[in-house]
Order: sequence, then C-alpha cells, then structure tokens
Amino acid sequence: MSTNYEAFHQALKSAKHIATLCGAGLSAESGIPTFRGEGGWWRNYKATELATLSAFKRNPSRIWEFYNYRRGLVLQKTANKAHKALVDFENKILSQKPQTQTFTVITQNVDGISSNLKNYIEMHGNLFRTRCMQCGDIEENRDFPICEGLKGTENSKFDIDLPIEKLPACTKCKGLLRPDVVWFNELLDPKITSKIQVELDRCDLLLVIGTSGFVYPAAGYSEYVRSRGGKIAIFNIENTGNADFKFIGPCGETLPQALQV
Ligand code: BJW
Ligand code: ZN
Repeated sequence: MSTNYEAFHQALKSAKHIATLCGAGLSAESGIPTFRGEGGWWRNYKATELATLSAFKRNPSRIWEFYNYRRGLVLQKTANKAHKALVDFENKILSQKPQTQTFTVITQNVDGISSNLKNYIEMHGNLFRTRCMQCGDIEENRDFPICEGLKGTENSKFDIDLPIEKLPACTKCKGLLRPDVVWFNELLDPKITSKIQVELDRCDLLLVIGTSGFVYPAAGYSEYVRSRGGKIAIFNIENTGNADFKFIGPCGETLPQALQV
C-alpha cells in the first residue's frame, strides 16, 4: 500500500479505464452532512433509519420533512474543491487526442452536485426527483419548500405530522409522491446497475472517495475491481478498507493533488 502521490500519478497515467466510487464524504466540505457518524442525525433520528420504505409508509410526513430539509440545505451549497477536481480531471481526459483513457464518476450521493459531469452515474437516485407511489411517474423538481404544507418544517425540532393531503402530490394522478432515491432493501435501477457493471468490468483504477463502504452493492465494488487485477485508491479522512493507494485527509485537499488539477 502506498501513500505516495508520484507513484499514484504513474498509476493514473498508465490506467486505461479510470472510475470513481463516491460517497457522502465528497460533499462534506460543501457543508452537507454525511450519513453515518456525527452528521448522520436529524432531529432525534438516525438518517439510516429514515431511509427506508417502511419508515415512509409508517410516517410519510416525517420522511418528507427530512427530505424537504435536505433539499433546502443542498440548494444553498456549492461544489467544493474535490467536486471541481473531478470536473477538471474529466475535462483533461476528454481533451485527449486521440482519446486513450476513459473516466467515469459513479456516485452514491443524491445531492446532484456533480451532475455537470459528462460520464456520471448516480446509483442511489437524486434528491431533486420525485416518484409517484401510485402511477410511478418520475419528475424533476427543485422547489423549496417542495409543497406549501412543508413550508417552515425544516426549522422545527419536532415532527409536524402533516396529513397526507398536505404532502407532495402527483400532478398526473394526485397520488402521494416519494423522493426518487434508493432506500435500504430496495433494488437499484437495473439500467444503472448494468452501466456500472460495464465500468467495473473494464476498470483498471478505482478511486474510492469519501465513502464508509458499508452499503451494498457499492461496498463490493473495490473487491470486484481488485479481483480482476485493477488498482484501488482510497481518499478518506479515516483509514478505511484495502487499497493500493491511500490518501488520508479531506478529499478537497488530497484529490486535486492526486489528480494534478
Ligand atoms: C470524508 C470526508 C472528507 C467524511 N474527505 N472523506 C449484502 C450484505 C449485507 C446487506 C446487504 C447486502 N446486499 C444488500 C444489503 C442490504 C443493504 C445494505 O447494504 N445494508 C448494509 C448497511 C449492510 N443494501 C441495500 O438495501 C441496497 N439494495 C440492494 O442491495 O438491493 C438488493 C438486496 C436487498 C436486500 C438484501 C439483499 C439484496 C440499497 C442501498 C441503498 C442505500 N441508500 C442510502 C440512502 C439514499 C437516499 C438518501 O440519501 O436519503 O444511500 S443509505 C446511505 O448510505 C446513502 C448513501 O449513499 C449510502 C452510503 O453512505 P456513504 O456515502 O458511504 O456515507 P457515510 O456517511 O457512511 O460515509 C462517509 C465517509 O466519508 C466516511 O468514511 C468518512 O470518514 C468520510 N469523510 N468527510 C474524505 N472531507
Ligand atoms: Zn401519479
């Protein structure tokens, strides 16, 4: 295992297919809380306990209050140095003539902050899309508050317990909307998993950025790439996982240095 930037620069140069697996730590320096650890609480609830369909069915108001709050927060935040490094690196790769390398950003994040990237795969959905529980219609929606009923609930320390009629409703069938994100025990979109599989099957260098690596299927990607002979580089403030390269520190500092952008 190496912590040497020059050795990493060599690996970056010789890799043909480079991919990332990003997690909440990528957006931490933008001021967006992570899922686990200190940032992983909202009111008196653990974020991981709210990210389930059963929690939504039990109390849709609580879960919408949580997501409405997060949407409001993310709308105030901007890309940090690590997000920018990914964009600059992608531009560098795309400007190669002839194109000798590929670069794909796979992210677990739902904040959409990196959505200006061209080769970008969001595996857990997006905070700014809704899906109808009744007719399945999916819409983009960046309104804050997302509906009149949720206005101001982001400042409350307690659950407001709105009736269903006050929660976001489908414009097509008036059914209850949910955030179009992937909750625990839900299947990822098969179109997304097949795109990811293509990348993992050719990846010779995987950058694992700001993820705790607890949540499957993402948690299995490093070992998969490694088992095919690919190299792994971890960027995290903590010493996590097995890797060929580890850059421990805030990824806003380590990533630009590693990617030389
Ligand atoms: C920094 C930093 C800085 C901070 N710089 N670093 C196999 C075995 C066991 C269980 C399962 C299994 N396969 C599937 C499961 C069940 C489940 C699962 O994995 N459970 C585990 C907890 C064990 N997986 C699923 O249910 C998935 N579905 C699935 O696999 O379907 C098939 C199936 C179902 C059931 C059984 C078997 C198969 C779906 C997972 C969906 C996850 N959804 C969420 C919520 C999304 C919506 C929302 O945001 O509200 O996705 S949960 C949450 O965790 C969110 C995140 O994307 C995800 C990962 O978290 P992440 O990004 O790693 O964040 P943190 O907070 O954990 O870590 C932050 C890291 O950053 C830390 O390491 C910090 O140190 C670091 N850091 N500042 C660098 N400045
Ligand atoms: Zn509908």
